[in-house]
Amino acid sequence: MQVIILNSGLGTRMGSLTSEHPKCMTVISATETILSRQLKMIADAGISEVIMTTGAFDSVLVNYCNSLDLPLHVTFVKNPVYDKTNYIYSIYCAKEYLKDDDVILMHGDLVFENTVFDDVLASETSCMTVSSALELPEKDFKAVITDGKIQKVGIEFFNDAMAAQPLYKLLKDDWRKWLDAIIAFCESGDEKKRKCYAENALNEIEDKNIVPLDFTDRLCAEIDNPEDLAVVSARLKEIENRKVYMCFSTDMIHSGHIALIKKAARLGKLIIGVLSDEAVVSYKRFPLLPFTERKAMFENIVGVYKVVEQKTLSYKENLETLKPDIVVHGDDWVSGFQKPIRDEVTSVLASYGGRLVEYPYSYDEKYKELESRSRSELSTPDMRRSRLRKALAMKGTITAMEAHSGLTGLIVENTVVYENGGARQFDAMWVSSLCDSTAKGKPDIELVDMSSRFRTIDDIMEVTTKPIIFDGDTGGLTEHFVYTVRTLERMGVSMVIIEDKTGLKKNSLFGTEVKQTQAAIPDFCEKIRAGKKAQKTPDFMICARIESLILEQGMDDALERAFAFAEAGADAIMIHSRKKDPAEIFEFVEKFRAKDSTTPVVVVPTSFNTVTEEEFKERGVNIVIYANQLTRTGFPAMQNAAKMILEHHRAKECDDICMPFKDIIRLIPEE
Ligand code: SPV
Ligand code: MG
Repeated sequence: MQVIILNSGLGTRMGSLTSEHPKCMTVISATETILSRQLKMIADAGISEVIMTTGAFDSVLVNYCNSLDLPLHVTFVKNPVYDKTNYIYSIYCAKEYLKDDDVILMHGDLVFENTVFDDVLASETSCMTVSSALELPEKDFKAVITDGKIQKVGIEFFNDAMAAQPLYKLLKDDWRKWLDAIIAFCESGDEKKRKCYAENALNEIEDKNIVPLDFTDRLCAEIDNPEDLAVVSARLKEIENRKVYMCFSTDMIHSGHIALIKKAARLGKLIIGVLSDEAVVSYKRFPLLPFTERKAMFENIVGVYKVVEQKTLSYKENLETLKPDIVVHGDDWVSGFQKPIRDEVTSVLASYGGRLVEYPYSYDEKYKELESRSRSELSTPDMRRSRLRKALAMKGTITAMEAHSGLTGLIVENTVVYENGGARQFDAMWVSSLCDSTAKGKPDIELVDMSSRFRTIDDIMEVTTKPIIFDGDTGGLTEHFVYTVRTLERMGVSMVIIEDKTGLKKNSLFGTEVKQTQAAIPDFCEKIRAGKKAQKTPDFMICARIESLILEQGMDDALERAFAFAEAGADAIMIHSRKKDPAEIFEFVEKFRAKDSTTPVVVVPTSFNTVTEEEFKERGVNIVIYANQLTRTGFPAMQNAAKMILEHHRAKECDDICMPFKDIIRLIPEE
């Protein structure tokens, strides 16, 4: 690709402004001349070959171009009769340099926005810039357009015409035809044919293949006189002050991001919204870098004017505060879960006259690899263990879902629900004694030994990254519990919950139907203290579970235990109930919170399942555990399938309730 810039004209209409240098060197902003702006854009686009025709002040022009020190190879061609001919003859003079290549042709007094130039460069066919937003100019170029193609270009056409500017992209064959016509004009011996526009030669070509490229109301204008200069300079100032907004959630910047930022920065002052940690966690994964570091990362990228926090997936708050003229995004949100966010952005923008610019979204393969590396990083014991405390600090209230195998772990890890432009997923996993035992066909009576329970954790850990809360039953003998704590901590488990029972433990949901003994407060406090002393990192949490309400020992007993266990060092208190009515849970939380506002409270709403997470949060609950729903839904489905096959003597009938194999395979990622 070559660029031809026509700079042989005298520019006499500029008056004293062109008394010492050619028009293209006219200053248009604090930092640019017409030419420096053009050349910088050309260099930024990665084009290096420029042919520049010159005339008056040619040595001034050459020195100026060299002083710009841009990575360009500029060939200067002087039109020796610049004062007696028009640019058709300048092109003719340069013909030997105009290689067999696609070209960008522009007049040297043309000022245009970056995006107009981008569109011209991206055009797959030959094109000329026109505007559907401008009125037909009296004296300047107009293009006659029929059947979507440019038929004629000149100042004399008004029918079927659009305002046009001499900025072209010409594919090799189309350019060759035009150049041949120019050569024929200039060699015809007719003086007039050296003084006319090059477009007069273009108009004679029958089978032109140039399409109009509509720059609408964007800046693309020639400067012919001081009035034009004032208008263009004002527009440039406006463009420079335009606010552009983009939002990022990433903690790994790759070349695709940089290219997008570079593009967006060319539209004005680029403000980047960095998504808060909480917002990232809600729809993606735990960020490897916290918000402050991600913010600093963007602040140090060239072209970024300012970085702000975006607290939610919704742009609304930031758009209403910042009122950016333009929002930039990849076109990937036109459909899919981000569509409601996009719809909201377009309506907020419409409310104050902002606009949305979307660039084709390209998923970088490199990113896939980085993403999988970051996932494995997140699954390392140290990273995983600490994330429960972090999630609690970040969100206040978190959710955990039961997992009892690698497969159920993957379901907890990957299930996402999109609503109102946001996304919801579980924060952690609960390795339940009930479900772990049930999966092994055993009763929930601490029969499945710790080695087997650790094996389950290991299976889950191998394929997931979310923090794990382990159901430690009674914790066993204090002498054994300290070893369990160390093992769990080493594995990367974030929290163990032990219940204040002693002797043969049975599942709490049996309540008083079976004989169960609650541990004495001092004994259980001792177990907590021993566990806390045994752990090696500050991340690991020991939660004390109170069975007083299950065993009908009363609210006072539950509260006495809660305060004693917290005093003994418990990092959290779990209060359990098997009543459908949440009243006793609410009463406990209220009374506990009246004296202790910080120790996290955990609930397992299997029975009192009408309460929403939002209400729990409002009442001061910090962890909501869905303790057994995957087991309880999976098990009947399996039973049903088994029955169906027996009833029908074949498997066809149960196909409808089976997950297709391709979906199962998709659920399990390959490394
Ligand atoms: C479990 O899931 O194993 C529990 C909770 O301990 S509950 O079954 O409600 O007792
Ligand atoms: Mg249990």
